[in-house]
Amino acid sequence: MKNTLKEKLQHHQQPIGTFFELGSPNAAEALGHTGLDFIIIDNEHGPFEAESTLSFVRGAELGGVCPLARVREVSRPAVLKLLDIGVKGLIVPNIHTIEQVTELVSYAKFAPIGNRGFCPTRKDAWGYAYPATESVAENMAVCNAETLLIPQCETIGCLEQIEAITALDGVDGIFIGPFDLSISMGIPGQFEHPDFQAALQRILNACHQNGKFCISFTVQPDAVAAGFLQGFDAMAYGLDAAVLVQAYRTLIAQVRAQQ
Ligand code: 3PY
Ligand code: MG
Repeated sequence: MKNTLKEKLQHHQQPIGTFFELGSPNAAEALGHTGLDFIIIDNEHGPFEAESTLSFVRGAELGGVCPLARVREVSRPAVLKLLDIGVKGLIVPNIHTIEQVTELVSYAKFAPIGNRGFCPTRKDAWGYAYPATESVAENMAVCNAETLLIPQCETIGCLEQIEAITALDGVDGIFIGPFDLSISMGIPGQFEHPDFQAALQRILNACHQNGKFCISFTVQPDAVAAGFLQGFDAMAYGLDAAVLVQAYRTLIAQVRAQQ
C-alpha cells in the first residue's frame, strides 16, 4: 500500500514523472529502470481502460515506478475501477467547478471524507494487506491517506475557484494542464505570457497555502528544473512515446552523420 510518490513529495525530493502512452506492461516496467519516479497511465487522451491499466500498474510495480492514472471522467464507475485496481493516485482532468471536485471526493475517498464504495480488491490484496485484516475502518483510513486525489487545473473555471478547491478535504494536490489552461485563457501554448505565468503562481500559492502538493507538466526539458526552482513539488515531463521518438531520431541522425 505504500505510496512512494507521496513519500518523495513529503520529503521534498522533487519527483519527476511522465505520461504513459506506450501501452504495454513491459514498457511500464522498463520505465522503472530510467530514474523516473512516477508514470501517469492516461485513460483520458490515451486509449486505455481500467482492464489494460491493471497490467500496466503491475509492470510499473515490478519496475519500481509509482503508477498513477488519469481518469477518463468524473463518474463513480470510472473512479472506482482505477482505485480498486491499485493505482497510487488519480489525476482528474477537465474540472470546471468546485461542485465537480466535491462529487469527485465523494467517489474517491472513503468516509468520513467522502462516500467511496468499499470492496476488498487488488488495492488491498483483496483484504489481506493489513495487520488487522478484519479492520475495515483501518483499511479505509490507509486508502484515504495513501491514494492521492489530484484534480487538474486546466480551465478558467477551476482557476477562478482554485483557492476553495485546494481547501477541500480529500484533495491532495493539483496537477496543472498547461495546454488546456492556456487554451481556456485564450492564449494557447503561450506559456511565457504574463497572464499564464500569473495563473501558475496563483495555483501554486493556493496549493501551498492549503498544505497541498502542486505538480506541473511540461514538454520542454529545461522547464523541469525551472519548475522545481519556482516551487512546484513534482514535475511531469512529456510522454514516453514522444521521448522514444526523439531518442531514435537523435540516434539515427548520429549514425547517418557517421556514414
Ligand atoms: C494539458 O496540458 O492540458 C494536460 O492535460 C497535459 O496532458
Ligand atoms: Mg489537459
